[in-house]
Amino acid sequence: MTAQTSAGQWAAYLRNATETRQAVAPITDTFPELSLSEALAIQQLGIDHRVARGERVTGGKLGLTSRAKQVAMGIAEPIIGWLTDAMLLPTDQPLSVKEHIHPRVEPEIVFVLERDLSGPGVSLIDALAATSVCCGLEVIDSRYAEFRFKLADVIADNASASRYCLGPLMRPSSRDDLSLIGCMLEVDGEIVSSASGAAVLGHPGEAVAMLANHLARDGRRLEAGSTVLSGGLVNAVPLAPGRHVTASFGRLGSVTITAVE
Ligand code: OOG
Ligand code: MG
Repeated sequence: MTAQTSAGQWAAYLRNATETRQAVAPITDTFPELSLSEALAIQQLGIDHRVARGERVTGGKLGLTSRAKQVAMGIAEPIIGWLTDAMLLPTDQPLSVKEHIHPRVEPEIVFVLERDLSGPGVSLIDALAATSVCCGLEVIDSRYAEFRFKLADVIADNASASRYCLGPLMRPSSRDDLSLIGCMLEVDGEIVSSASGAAVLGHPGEAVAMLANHLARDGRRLEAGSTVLSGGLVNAVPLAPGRHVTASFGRLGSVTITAVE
């Protein structure tokens, strides 16, 4: 980065936005040359800070894996971020909107590693053999005003990660199950969108393979017990106080988040 800017400074900039619940301008507004490797360094410092204050990394998230999300956010490339235990929203616990900047929620198919998965060369079949699956809702809360960002900005911001909520864990019976499984998103009882699992990378299990292969580049692996969010199947909806958002996934069941002030 330049003499005037450092990854540490930008990590603090984003952390401050989270803590004060005040959106900030994209980093690329002031530093257009921000590279993807610099963005990853900022993201890593954000996670390191969370770990230093006692949080535990619980897995990873893929973002922008469906056409609906890529079109909505104007970025045609999947991204990776990290989850911690502090981000897990227990089932039945309402989401406090005032603890966020401008939270939105999106339905996702979620995988949980039953054993370690090491790349490179992890295939969809390998990914499915190593995982259980559940439905989930991800709450994203970009630290950038109006969710306006470029690819490097959103990577630095840990892919807008904020909270995640999981349905009951299941063992998938065949790969077709997950690409053909239906997803219906309801806000206050009204259906706002629907999709099938194939909306995510053709098969949401590809997200697990992608993450394992990404980790392999640094000699790391996806560890047993890790959670992997495969990405929103449809565009996210804003969470306002009093709103009930339910994602239903056929055989995978359903999960609801209720927003309170
Ligand atoms: C970026 C995060 C995208 C997903 O599932 O596509 C994401 C954003 O939309 O702010 O989590
Ligand atoms: Mg997501």
